[in-house]
Amino acid sequence: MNQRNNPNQVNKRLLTVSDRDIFVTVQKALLVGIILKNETRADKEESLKELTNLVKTAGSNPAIIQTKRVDKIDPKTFIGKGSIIELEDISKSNDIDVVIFDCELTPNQQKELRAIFQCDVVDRTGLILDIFALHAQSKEANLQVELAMSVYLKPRLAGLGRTLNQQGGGIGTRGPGETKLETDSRLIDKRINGLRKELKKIEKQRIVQSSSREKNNTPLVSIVGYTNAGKSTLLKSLTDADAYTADELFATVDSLQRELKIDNIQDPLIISDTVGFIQNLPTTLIESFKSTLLVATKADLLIHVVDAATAVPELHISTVDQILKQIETTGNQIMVFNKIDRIDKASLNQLIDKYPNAIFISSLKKKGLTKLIERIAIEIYGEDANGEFKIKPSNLEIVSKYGKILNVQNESDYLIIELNMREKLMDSLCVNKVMEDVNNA
Ligand SMILES: Nc1nc2c(ncn2[C@@H]2O[C@H](COP(=O)(O)OP(=O)(O)O)[C@@H](O)[C@H]2O)c(=O)[nH]1
Ligand SMILES: [Mg+2]
Repeated sequence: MNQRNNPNQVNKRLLTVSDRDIFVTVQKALLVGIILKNETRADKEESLKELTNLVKTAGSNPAIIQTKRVDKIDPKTFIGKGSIIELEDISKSNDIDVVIFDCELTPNQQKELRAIFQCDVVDRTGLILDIFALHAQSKEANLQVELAMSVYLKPRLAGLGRTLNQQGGGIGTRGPGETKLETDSRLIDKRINGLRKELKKIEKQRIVQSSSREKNNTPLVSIVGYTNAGKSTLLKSLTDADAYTADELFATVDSLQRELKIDNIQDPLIISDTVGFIQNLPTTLIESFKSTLLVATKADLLIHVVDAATAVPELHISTVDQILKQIETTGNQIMVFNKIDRIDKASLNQLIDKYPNAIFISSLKKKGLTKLIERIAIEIYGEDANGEFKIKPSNLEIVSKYGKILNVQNESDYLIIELNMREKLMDSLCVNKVMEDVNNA
């Protein structure tokens, strides 16, 4: 029986599509992995596994998985005739609601395939956008998702309109939050422009916020990494933040900032969590998420969290590095392997050999966090050191904000103090003439 008609399969999630709220059933999905010329099946296995998780996260049932070799992309249908006939047969005899391709389809290919399969056809980009729409919480994230979706939808409206207006409720048809996506091709450009303007305003506010942070010299540390690596869990463990964590892809599509206190330094630094990355992250999403991603772009230090338990850490690392380059981050990077509680000793040692400068932690079990905090402190403020300085008595208060005063000796009109302080802070206080290094004088 088609699951759409099976009351036991009703998914209780309420969605807003078109102009009425409806309950949707779990869509039964046929997943199509694609192996292009020069690619091997092994290359694509991870991507297909990821696609399966994405489909589950979107609330659909990845019922059947097929892999097709495509030596030459058919401009009309992407895959060749033989494969189409085969997939059409599988789709019909299994009451498939949606066929999901692990690649990017052109609007025309999507339209053509919809006509052939007589059900929804979604590509990887549409699927990722859909999950972002489900998870967007803040006003900013909602606007960003709506912009990305509108840009994606615009050239596709001709082939989609009917499904959107009359059926609705499946992957690729819902907007973020309560938003009704603009599906009138005459109005969509106006909406896109409006969204861009609103986002520009938010971006400006963010830049103002970050320049006041810079003026106060408050360092910004940004947690970045592949989706599901454990970024939000790490923020939570480091700061007791109330971050939302879930074993889902793209559970976080906003950014969250918290304070992190370093021993002996009075003012905390700011640490932020943000949206994760994935292979083939739609460029329209990266462009739309500019204001959210500013926390990474502007960060003094990036904590690159990697899931130690994934089979393909290198692939995740290079994907993240590529996107960081794209958004033009400039901060130094600390590589952090998370979830070490999920791997055995031998695998851990292999990673340590391969990444000797990385830090190995379990955010969930709170292991290795002290080491990580110390590394953050070193990167931002330098190594801990002791020194002897000459200061005016009136500067004692300032100095004690940045380190620990071990001993004070009164001279006629100045003090000689013995200090324990981070080296970069010592240097900066000397440069600013707050204190003077006795041994270098
Ligand atoms: N076993 C284990 N699971 C973890 C650890 N850190 C995070 N997780 C789990 O991994 C999943 C994704 O975590 P989350 O913080 O939401 O990842 P994010 O997408 O990077 O923010 C959740 O189910 C977490 O409970 C860890 O150190 N060990
Ligand atoms: Mg998260």
